[in-house]
Amino acid sequence: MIDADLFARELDEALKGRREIQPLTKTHGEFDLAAAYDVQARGIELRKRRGEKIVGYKMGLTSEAKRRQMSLGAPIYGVLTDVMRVSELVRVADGVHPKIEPEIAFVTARELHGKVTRDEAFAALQSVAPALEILDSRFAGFKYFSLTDVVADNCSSWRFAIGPLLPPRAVNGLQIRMSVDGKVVQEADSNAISGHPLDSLVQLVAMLPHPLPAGSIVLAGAATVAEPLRPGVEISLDVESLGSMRVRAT
Ligand code: OOG
Ligand code: MG
Repeated sequence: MIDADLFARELDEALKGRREIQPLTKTHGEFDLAAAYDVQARGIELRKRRGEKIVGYKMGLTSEAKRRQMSLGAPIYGVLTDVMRVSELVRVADGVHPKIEPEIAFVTARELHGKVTRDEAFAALQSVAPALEILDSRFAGFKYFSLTDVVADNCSSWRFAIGPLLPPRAVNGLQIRMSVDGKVVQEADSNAISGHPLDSLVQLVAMLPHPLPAGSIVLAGAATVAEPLRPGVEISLDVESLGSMRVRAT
């Protein structure tokens, strides 16, 4: 048995102090995925006690590119809170080693739970949007950690920005382009996300131990690998038929 509260506090102190720590599995030994989600949930409780509100969830490692970048094998989920949401500006100095990645976001209109089909997931949508996720890991060098470490660390969640919200429309087979200072650095088809971005939502709902509330923001997972975020750069994202957005790093 692990001390899930202790692990959650260690991660939370690292987050607040902008400090890198060694992977939990290195310091404390291996633990299983159920224990990792327990640590994640306790970390979210600590944030809620500081007044943060859950606004949604993110899926991670839903693309082959990300699984290869992180050398980790299976989709995972993390929790998004209101303080993680930014509109356009991200202060790099507030983090440790942030990285940015192109995503698609959903907002749900109805509660979803258990096993749902892709069509049911689509019918429950309120809006879709391009999105940028800015990850930051609490672990040293943002590397060489296991799936359980990442899940315990709320899947490296740190900041996210949502582009213009649109009424539900097809999100599969769309060209995705992320640029840094006007130069394209990452490109992919949106089907790189779970084979079909809506399947990320289907998987999330199946994995969550509780219903996904109406009004939730859901990040479908990155279509490409993440790029380091350096102060002074402007990141733009263009998603075919969903439009464009940008984030500026200060
Ligand atoms: C884990 C989070 C992965 C995604 O979109 O695949 C993720 C990590 O890369 O540290 O957010
Ligand atoms: Mg992501």
